[in-house]
Amino acid sequence: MGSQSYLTVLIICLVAIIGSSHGQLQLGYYGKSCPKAEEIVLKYVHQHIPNAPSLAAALIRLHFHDCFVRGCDASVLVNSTQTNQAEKVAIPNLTLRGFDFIDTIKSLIEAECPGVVSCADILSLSARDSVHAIGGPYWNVPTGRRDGTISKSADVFISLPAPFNNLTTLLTLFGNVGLDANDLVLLSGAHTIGVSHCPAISNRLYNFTGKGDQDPDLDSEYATSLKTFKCKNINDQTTIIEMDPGSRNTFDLGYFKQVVKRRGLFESDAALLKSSTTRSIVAQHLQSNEKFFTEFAKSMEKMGRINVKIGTEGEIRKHCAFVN
Ligand code: HEM
Ligand SMILES: *[C@@H]1O[C@H](CO)[C@@H](O)[C@H](O)[C@H]1NC(C)=O
Ligand SMILES: *[C@@H]1O[C@H](CO)[C@@H](O)[C@H](O)[C@H]1NC(C)=O
Ligand SMILES: *[C@@H]1O[C@H](CO)[C@@H](O)[C@H](O)[C@H]1NC(C)=O
Ligand SMILES: CC(=O)N[C@H]1CO[C@H](CO)[C@@H](O)[C@@H]1O
Repeated sequence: MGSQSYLTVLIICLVAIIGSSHGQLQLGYYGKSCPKAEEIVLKYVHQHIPNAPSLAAALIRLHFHDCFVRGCDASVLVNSTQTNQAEKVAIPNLTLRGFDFIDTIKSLIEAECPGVVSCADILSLSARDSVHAIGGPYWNVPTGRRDGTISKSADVFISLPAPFNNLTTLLTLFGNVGLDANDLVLLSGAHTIGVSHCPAISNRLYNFTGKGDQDPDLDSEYATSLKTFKCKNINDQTTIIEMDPGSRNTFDLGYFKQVVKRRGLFESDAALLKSSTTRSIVAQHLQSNEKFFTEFAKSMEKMGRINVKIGTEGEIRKHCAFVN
């Protein structure tokens, strides 16, 4: 080879190395720097999720909230200070759970290799492992995310979809973070696990257009049953409602079955029937658990990449509730 060819090869190699270490997450990112990190997460999940399966829902929801607001950078985990209202205090966050779970895993990993593994990666891995531990899908979690230093409650209202959003708004908010109609339908499928509280649907039941009416898009028999047994008045703040009744800890097609029966809990669930595109995606996924799992996994991996901080951006937090 002539010296010019050597130079070409060298340049190609350099570009490849720079390209692979910047701008990208990678599977097993901590393989050398903290080889036990992923194992510690998995072990903790296997120790605790079987006794507390409802945490799987809490963790995947935390991951979703994290990714939609300032990217998957653990900004959702930060506590407020005297001078800053963090994401956590925003109204939609009132019902978030699972913070202690993440804080404990973080402390176990810090004991193994201090200052190496980000809270954003720990949240991402914990969500995946706990959903898989309850028999749900498995998806790849490439790592290397870094933690954000900013967490503001006002951001939540701008970026996070709300239960009263219509299809147009949902598609815009998903589009803003690079997700499409397919991702919207599939990821909404996570509502096959977990619970809600009455405030998220009290308008649908009691005061849809401000005239003491009910949402016509909600099956009226189901609405009556919810009003009789669950949300007995418009001010109920505390009663819990399963989104996939009788199957809140089983990741299955129950959510889509509810949606086509017009029994999706939120307006955002009912919205999926409002266009032929989203309606047909729902219909497709009613057919096969296996296909739902495969497609859900792809959308989760995509969600986990939203606006991630990498390389020298952000920081590795010492404690997930506090910016360093
Ligand atoms: C499409 C936009 C979405 C809206 C408007 C929405 C809204 C909501 C609301 C209002 C609740 C109930 C909160 C409460 O009252 O306790 C909830 C719960 C939940 N959401 Fe969503 N969500 C959306 C998308 C997602 C996505 C993308 C995921 C995950 C991939 C997800 C996973 C969950 C889970 C698992 C729960 C139950 C949490 C628990 O049991 O603690 N949601 N969602
Ligand atoms: C963060 O704030 C929550 C209440 O919002 C509190 O329960 C928790 O102990 C705080 N975390 C730390 C580490 O202080
Ligand atoms: C959806 O909601 C937005 C915001 O509330 C509103 O501006 C828009 O007109 C609604 N679109 C449809 C099709 O109802
Ligand atoms: C229903 O909505 C209207 C308009 O927003 C409001 O004025 C009224 O107080 C609400 N009714 C109840 C019972 O909250
Ligand atoms: C988990 C969490 O931090 N929840 C907060 C949600 O916001 C209210 C105030 O709006 C706080 O009191 C909660 O602590």
